Amino acid sequence: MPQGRRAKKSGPGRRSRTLQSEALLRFPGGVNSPVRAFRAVGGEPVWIERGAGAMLRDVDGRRYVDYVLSWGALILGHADRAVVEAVRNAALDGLGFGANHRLELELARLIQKLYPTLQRFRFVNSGTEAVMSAIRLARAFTGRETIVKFAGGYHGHADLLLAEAGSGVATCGLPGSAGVPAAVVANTLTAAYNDLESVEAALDSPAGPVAAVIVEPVAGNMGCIPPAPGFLQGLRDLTRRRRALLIFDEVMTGFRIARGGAVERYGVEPDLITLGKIMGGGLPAAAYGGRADILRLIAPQGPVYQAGTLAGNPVAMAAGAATLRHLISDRGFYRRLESATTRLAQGLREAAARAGAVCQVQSVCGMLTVFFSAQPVENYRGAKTSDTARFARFHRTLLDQGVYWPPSQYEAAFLSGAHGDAALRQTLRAAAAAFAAAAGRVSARPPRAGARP
Ligand code: HOZ
Repeated sequence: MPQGRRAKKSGPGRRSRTLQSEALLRFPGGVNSPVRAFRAVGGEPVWIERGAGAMLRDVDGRRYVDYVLSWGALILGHADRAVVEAVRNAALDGLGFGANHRLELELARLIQKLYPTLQRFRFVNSGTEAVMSAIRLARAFTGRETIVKFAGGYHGHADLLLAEAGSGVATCGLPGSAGVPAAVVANTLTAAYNDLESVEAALDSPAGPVAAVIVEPVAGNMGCIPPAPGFLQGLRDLTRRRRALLIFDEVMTGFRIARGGAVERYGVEPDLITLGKIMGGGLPAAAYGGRADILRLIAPQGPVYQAGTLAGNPVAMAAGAATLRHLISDRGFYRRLESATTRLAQGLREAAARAGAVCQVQSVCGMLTVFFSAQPVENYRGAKTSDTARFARFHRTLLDQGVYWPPSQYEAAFLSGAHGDAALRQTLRAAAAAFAAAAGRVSARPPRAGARP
């Protein structure tokens, strides 16, 4: 990316502010997805011009190390050459057909190589669609209606899952969503993440036999919360005993916490899986699938209807395939990602301790959250003990110092293969000032103007 100035002024620049004023007149809250409004961190958003590798540049020429990475989709960093080239080549052959195309099979082969559990699956366009379809399928397969999700878990914005949801719902401080009929969420029970007793209670609730338990195997939408040892296996055992299906929502963790996501990392096999983000290489693509005997019910083979004009779009398939090809051929990729994550987490802990900021830095390969809490965070109730005023100061200082961190306590930060030494060093320098601000002290050391990360 051509050289720009490292962010050093407080708040967004003039061009960002001008665009935001116009956006406020065109989009609700000035954004096309709520968390982007920066309301939870008390600031105004910057507008992005372009990205390259781990870096972003805003419309005012300020540069940032990016830890949002299109909410985790860009595991290779921004504008990876091979991905962009694959997109260009696919686009030259046509932008979409609404008919079968060989690129659907190309991506499918790569996905199934990494997720052999996906005996059959279908492409859709977003995580929301994938989850909505998986739940419909689970209900049809079991003949049951009740589902169990976790408080603080977020599975997209389909009506039936907007109960005690994390991500933007938690960020906006909403209990659920207006406009969702009570009857639609009446069959949605919530349990506490990392608490098998609460799952057992939900499974045995008089609300009726449960069709499925849906879980983010590593919670990412209430901040990053790893599963306690035995939690995922416990879910597997409990659901099996009740003949309920287990759905892993791996939209965030898929191809991130290991090549084969949580299934590979934790060795627990769910009945159904939802995928998104990384598998689309930064373009809109998602999938749901699992056991062949369950997927048999999907139309036209079976009676469960689900369809989509853009499903299997060749340009998105090409971006996803180029990304997965890289992840498969680069044998050291996950070792490096894991070690960069550990190094960042450790560096943040040390910076916090030096600044006297009480916090918990929680991470799993490629994803990470700083909670301003005194105790390790194990579930949504714990996440809500985090001091969000301190988080807001932490966030604003990072932004001023050239680090683009997710603008919500209830979102995970993501790393990519492009986050090398220089990016991590810049982040840790900025973190010293950010933790000082979080702890209520003045920023210790402003960045050197114009220094390259
Ligand atoms: N709910 C998304 C992340 N968990 C944020 C979506 C966005 O703002 O793009």
